[in-house]
Amino acid sequence: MIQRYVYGSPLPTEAVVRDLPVLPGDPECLTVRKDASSISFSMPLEPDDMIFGLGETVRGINKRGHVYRSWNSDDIMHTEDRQSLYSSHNFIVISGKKRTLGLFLDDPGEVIWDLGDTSMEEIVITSLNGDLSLYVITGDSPRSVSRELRGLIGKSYLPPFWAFGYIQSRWGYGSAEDMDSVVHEHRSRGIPIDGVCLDIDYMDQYRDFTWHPEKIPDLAGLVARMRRENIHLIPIIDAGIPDDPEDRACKEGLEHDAFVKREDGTLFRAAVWPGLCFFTDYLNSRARAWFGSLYRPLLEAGVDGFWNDMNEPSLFYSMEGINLAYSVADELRGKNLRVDDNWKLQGTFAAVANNRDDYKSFYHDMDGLRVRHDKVHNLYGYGMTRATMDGMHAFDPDHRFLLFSRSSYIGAHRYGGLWQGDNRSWWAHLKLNLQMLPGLNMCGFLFTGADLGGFGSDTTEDLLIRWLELGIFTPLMRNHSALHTREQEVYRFKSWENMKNIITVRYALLPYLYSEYLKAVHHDDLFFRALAFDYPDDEIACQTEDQVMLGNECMIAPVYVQNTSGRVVYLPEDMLLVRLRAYNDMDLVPMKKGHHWVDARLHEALLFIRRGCCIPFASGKIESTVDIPDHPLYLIGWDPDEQGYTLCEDDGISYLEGTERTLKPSDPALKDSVIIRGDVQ
Ligand code: MIG
Repeated sequence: MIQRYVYGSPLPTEAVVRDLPVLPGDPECLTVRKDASSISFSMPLEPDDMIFGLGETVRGINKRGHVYRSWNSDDIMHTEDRQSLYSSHNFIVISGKKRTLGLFLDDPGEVIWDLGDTSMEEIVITSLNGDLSLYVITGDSPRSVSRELRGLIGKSYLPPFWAFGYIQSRWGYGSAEDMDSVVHEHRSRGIPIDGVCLDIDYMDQYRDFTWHPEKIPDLAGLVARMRRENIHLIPIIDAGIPDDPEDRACKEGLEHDAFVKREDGTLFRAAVWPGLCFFTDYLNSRARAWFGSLYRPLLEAGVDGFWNDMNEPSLFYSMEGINLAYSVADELRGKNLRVDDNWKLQGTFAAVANNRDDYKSFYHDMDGLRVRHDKVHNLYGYGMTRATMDGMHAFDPDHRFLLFSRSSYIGAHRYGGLWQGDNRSWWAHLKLNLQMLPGLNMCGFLFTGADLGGFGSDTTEDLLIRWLELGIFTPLMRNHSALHTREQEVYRFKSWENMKNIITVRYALLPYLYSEYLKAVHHDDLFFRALAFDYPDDEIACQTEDQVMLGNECMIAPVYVQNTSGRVVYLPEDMLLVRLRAYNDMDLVPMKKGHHWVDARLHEALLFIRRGCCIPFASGKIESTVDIPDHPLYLIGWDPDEQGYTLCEDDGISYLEGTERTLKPSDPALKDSVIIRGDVQ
């Protein structure tokens, strides 16, 4: 059941797709405190209460014991003290013996989630806007509460099937030669791949919707050549539009009056990659429609996937901010700086990026409603995602496109996916990648993944291979790294064959992964879940922080510690271990409920299938998603019932409804199935 309460005058976010009646008064479960501008909701916590959700945030699967802040931020340090990352997903589920309760704050401004941080026994949620819709969701399990929320916020984004293939990316790829060489290095070795990303260097002077005249002389030709190799090119688009009337997007944007303005009506400018930029008012439907139309030339050249970046929006500096810093520098110039002055100098320059004063200095025209940016800050990336997807659909309403964004808010999950931002080549971030997945799914973001191998810092061979062993399960499977870091395409490493073999496992699993993804989309369900969702009465399962449920039949438990040849895994029920080395090389080990040390050498990935279930694999070696339909399926399972597995399929590209068919273990067509029967010692 969902109950809606309203405080102040909520801003139109379009996070929800259903208009629920507003209840009078306050929810019984919360104590409400109002002061001049903010409002807070508090609630005592029981010792056994767990808290799930909050989407893209640091720390564990159970979010209890930290303070999080909804304020979309371009922050490259995803350490455990961080309160904000690129997105804000204001939904939590509190689950304990006494109750299961969901809270969704539809509030696009800053929200502070003190989840047992100030006091270990209390939650305090503070809205600095004080204007919001609060949805209180009750249900008998965290999964059903999450489903209720999803029914309220609308169906999750469905990418084309090819987007589930392996994608190679790197900041620095900018030319047709780069694309050719990446593709050649994969294809000549038989490393499966479906997409390559173009990062900002493909543009002409970092200008959106341009491409470099020498580096990419013939975009349509390049796209066509790639497509013959079954490769999709995925260019990046940034939020800022350069202040230069020679620039087409700038000129048009000015004509369309599409950019955000300051209080006095002059245009707001801040620097990003191309220097000083204007920022599209994505909260305005006219501006959105215009921005969406800018993708056309790229779409006409055959591009069918994009990633949208810098849309928190990330601001390097504004003129006001940098001038203030210069004046501090001028004042201190030539002085013998004592420590305070030194800090002042350094701090002033450090503070010019993503400065709060800048976010307070411009306004949106929300179709007639003038709103200061900081009040709706967390909607900006959502608006960009929506503009892009609407633009792609205006170009071609019948086909699905790939789109993933860095910044988002609930609602954006209907229009695109997201990647988890600028992580590091740290083992801790491999674990963080895993731990973010269930919370993101709860908030509707099913199409997600992190930069495999790590974005910042130099990766190592063992880290990359372990990370791929998690990445084979995430809907977005992209290897991405930053400029100047160690090159981390798999073919750069001695053990590339082992990595290639792991990637072949992804393709063998795709019929299952895609089918489970479709089910999650169509039934508002979760592709990844905390173990607590499936085994609420099992205290150990509830406290398991490094394993997650995948689809309805499986659990994953990746190795995320260096120099280990396996790990301890907790099985909340009997499960079949599938130790995966390649599409045609795996061990099947039926295992009893309980704790186990499970061997997993560097080139071995771990998957667990629930006893009583079976899942389909595609047979044979596959190098791209287009080949999958040609490969017969077979089942793997332990004591599956005769119902077998229900496979959801569609054509992978249109919006035509899909089909379901039952794959039965007894079906002679699935003759290569490996079904294990009976008890084990
Ligand atoms: O300021 O386009 O998160 O994936 O490679 C850095 C360059 C801008 C940040 C993105 C990252 C991308 C990088 N971008």
